[in-house]
Amino acid sequence: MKIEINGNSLELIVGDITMQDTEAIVNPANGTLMGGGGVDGAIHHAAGGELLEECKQIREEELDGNYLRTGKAVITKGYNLKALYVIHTVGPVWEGNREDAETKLSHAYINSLQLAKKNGITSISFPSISTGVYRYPTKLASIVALQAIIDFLSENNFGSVVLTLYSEKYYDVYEETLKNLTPKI
Ligand code: AR6
Repeated sequence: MKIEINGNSLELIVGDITMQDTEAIVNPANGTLMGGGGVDGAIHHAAGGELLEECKQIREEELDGNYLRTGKAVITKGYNLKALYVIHTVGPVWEGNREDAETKLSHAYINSLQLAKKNGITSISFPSISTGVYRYPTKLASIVALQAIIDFLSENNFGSVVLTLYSEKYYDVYEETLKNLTPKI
């Protein structure tokens, strides 16, 4: 499914985020930026060891040795990936505090998009942040994710946003939410 918002495009696809050839892909990382399981592990594996080296440098220099806070985003090169850049963000762990999780998840999308725009990037692929290891219910996450992207695209001249869902099951949830959020399109 693909729609136009304020001259930008928003597309939902089924696919593997590590294979996307948008200028940037988004990594749902953890605050250490040292890699992990799920998409994070797959992105580091596909990008190669230089990605971890750049992440270590960011931790030391940009973050003064601290963890990347939930909802924040940083950018690295993509190395062996098709994408030129990786934007690393940290989604919230689902612990039942819905309001707090919504705010943090929304920030993860918006901060990633703002960082992309600041770097002159015009196409970006997101996975479904927080809905794997971090256990955020997919339906609730899809509402927050799509509303954040729609709000950003409504206010910005950006380009193309792709949500790369790993299976038909996730795709169907996101498609239903997108139809509900954009009844006039
Ligand atoms: N392409 C697209 N989507 C995928 C792929 C893929 N190759 N692989 C899995 N998914 P997760 P999180 C889906 O767990 O919940 C890591 O250890 C998957 O089905 O990767 O934000 C980090 O280091 C799910 O719907 O991210 C953190 O510690 C979604 O992508 C933690 O996991 C996100 O799953 C982050 O957890």
